[in-house]
Amino acid sequence: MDGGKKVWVPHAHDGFKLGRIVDIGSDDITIEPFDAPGTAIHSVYDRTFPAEEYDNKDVDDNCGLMYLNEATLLHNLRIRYLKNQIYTYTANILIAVNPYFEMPDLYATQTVKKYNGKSLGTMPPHVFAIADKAYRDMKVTKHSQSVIVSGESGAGKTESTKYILKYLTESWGTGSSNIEQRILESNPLLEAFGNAKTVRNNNSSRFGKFIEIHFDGKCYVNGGFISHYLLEKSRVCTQSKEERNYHIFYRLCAGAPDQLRQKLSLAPPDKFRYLMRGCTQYFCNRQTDKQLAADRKSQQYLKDGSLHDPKLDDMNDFKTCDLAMTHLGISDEDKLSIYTLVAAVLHLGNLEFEENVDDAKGGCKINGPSEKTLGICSGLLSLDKEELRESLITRVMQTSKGGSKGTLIKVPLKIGEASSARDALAKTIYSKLFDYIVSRVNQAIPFSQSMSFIGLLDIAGFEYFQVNSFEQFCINYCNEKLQQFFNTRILKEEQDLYEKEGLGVKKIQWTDNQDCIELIENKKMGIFDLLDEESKLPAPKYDHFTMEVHNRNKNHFRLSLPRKSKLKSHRDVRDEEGFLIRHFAGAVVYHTNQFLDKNNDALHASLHFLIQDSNNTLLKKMFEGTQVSTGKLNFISVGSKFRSQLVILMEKLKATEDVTLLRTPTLLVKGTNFIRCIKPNLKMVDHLFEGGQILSQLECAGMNAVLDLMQQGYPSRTQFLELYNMYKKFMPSDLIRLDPRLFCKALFKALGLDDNDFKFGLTKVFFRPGKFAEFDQIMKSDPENLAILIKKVKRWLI
Ligand code: AD9
Ligand code: MG
Repeated sequence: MDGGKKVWVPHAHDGFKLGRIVDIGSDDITIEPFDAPGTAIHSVYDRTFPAEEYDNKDVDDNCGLMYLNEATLLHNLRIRYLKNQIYTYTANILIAVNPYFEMPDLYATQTVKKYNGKSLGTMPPHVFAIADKAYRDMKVTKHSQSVIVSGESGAGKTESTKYILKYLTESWGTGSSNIEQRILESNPLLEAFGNAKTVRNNNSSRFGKFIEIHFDGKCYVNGGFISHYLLEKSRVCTQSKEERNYHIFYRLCAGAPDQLRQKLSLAPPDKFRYLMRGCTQYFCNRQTDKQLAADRKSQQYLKDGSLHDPKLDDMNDFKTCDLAMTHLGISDEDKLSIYTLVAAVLHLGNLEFEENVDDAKGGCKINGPSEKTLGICSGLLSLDKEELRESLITRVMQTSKGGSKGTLIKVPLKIGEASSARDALAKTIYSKLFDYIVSRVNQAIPFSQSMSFIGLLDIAGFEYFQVNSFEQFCINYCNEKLQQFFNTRILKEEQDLYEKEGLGVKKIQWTDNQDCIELIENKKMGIFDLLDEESKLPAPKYDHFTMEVHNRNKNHFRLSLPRKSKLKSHRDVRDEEGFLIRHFAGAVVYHTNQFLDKNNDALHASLHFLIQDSNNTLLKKMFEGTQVSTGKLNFISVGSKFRSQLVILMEKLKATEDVTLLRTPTLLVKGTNFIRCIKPNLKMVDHLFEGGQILSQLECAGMNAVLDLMQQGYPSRTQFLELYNMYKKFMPSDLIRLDPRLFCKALFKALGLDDNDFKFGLTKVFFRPGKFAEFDQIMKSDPENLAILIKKVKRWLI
């Protein structure tokens, strides 16, 4: 870091600012930013990074930068984004910045063709290039491949996944079956039921998915299989301010033909409580009928865009979704059953309870205006009206006498309890319906005799909000697992490359996050197990659970109390607090007050039995084989279900040599590709690059870990030919005649470069961090030096 040198220093909004060093102190460096001459910024040494020589020159692969660091990486993305080049590599990792505008040429069929069979790096970076690499690797190795797409909400994961699907099906569909068409049609259907408008994304996927595209012996697409994870159930009953429920609800209300509308007693969305919770904050606060009626009258919610989004065409989208079902072989009868359950959920939400003054035990009853709704619900669910009523306002419990099971008794529920039971029923029906939709999609894209598959994982990236609850805990746990996998894979690929090029360098070390994973998943002491244990206690309490987490994991590096808590007894844990976990991407405070509820999604037994007895064939089928939770001891928690799913997913992703280790019959995945999606700004608009928040996304995407890894190895690498072309203009003609590798060897010898700073591979020369820049500087230094150098090169050759 010399005085006068151009450097990047941290800047809250832009991420980094460019300036020139004006003073070098013992603790920090002072720079004068280029965009504010005469001012000074102080920066600590380890956050000050050398800048590239040319401010506007970009590279396809960040590894081609002279200085590879957080700042130059961010800047390279910025200049490319401003030129509408949204894709950039860092070695084999593709960084995709969401353009927020349509780029039809970029994804046209012509472009698909251009990428067919081309090695990574021979064409401009593209999601198609990754798809093609996965395909070629699959074809050569005869082993399955995967692509992990990650990023925060709205970063473009689902769109990227769809482009890969398009690429694979267009390139290697047989054309003779309609299987490719069906694979593509699965998207609008899954999105109708699993996506919703949120403040972060108008079409946010509220579930994770792993799509397998299966190929036959000749490497043509012959089917697919979709696994899904963690559908956000709470959205069925409540939504945050200015967010919507799942698209299908509005689409059905807007697009159902008259006959269907009458059959299902449909009404405009503002007549359904479950669709109005995200309208405005005052709607959430006004739960009484009178207040709701007043708000309905003012129709403010229609104006704020939550119920009716001018950007979404619910009526037309209904048709698209309905057509997708037809294409997927879902009959009119089955469609009716599906719509019936969607409508039933909506009507359930309108059921209200009031105190039952006749009941000495403080129970409740369904209020007068909801009587009609109860009739509609029981009709749609094919249940006996009175039995449904009874199951909603009471619960059956078994008394126990001296250790043996006693008689069954009915316990009346209070208004709040009955409302929770109603919501639990609606959520369970909806999530089972979603499972059913996925199973129908899978039925429509069956594969026989799969040789191997390409798996695409579209799952939420690391999340940290102002309030983080169980959902964030689960998704961040999943991201810890994926990050560990990412590190090992990237590390392995880097080392494989060194080996392939014959560099003979020592093994690279990296920080493992296994301790964080163990904190969460360890037997007995781990957070998931402690949560399940708490649920089994006679009186489970979230603050007791929180205290147990801290007590059982004292002095764990990854865990601490949130700053405000001073824990003396469990009463000291404040309502809004829980624990802080130091994740690979940063520390997150989790509020534990809803962990217990969210971890247990079992219906109470009487409702469950009632549903199993329904005359609605679909409903009955959906609940077939599900275990009724008759007690606390046998419940399967949401956390444990998710953990088992993750075990299967990780087994699929890991390149396990030993097939017998796999618990599920699956094909081996040998290679994994990574796409890191980046959201350029929070406004969701085109051509706006907010460096500060992009930088934190890069960190969450594990890019800092990649840079650390690279720093230990040889991050800058260039083909001999490229070096040759770059410098030949400085050389006399007799040197130009040399072949590129010899030319480079001669040059390096002549320059007397330190052997530790670079390595010659078979096709490329690799540089230690920052050393390529030094070399480049020598090459471009004054002509006199160069003349001496050339003489030296010649002498060396003789
Ligand atoms: V979430 O976690 O499901 O909330 P995603 O999946 O990461 O999120 P999505 O793919 O849905 O984000 O992208 C959000 C929006 O960005 C899309 O609806 C498009 O309007 C926009 N987008 C994303 N990628 C592209 C693209 N390659 N070209 C054009 C894009 N627009
Ligand atoms: Mg998505």
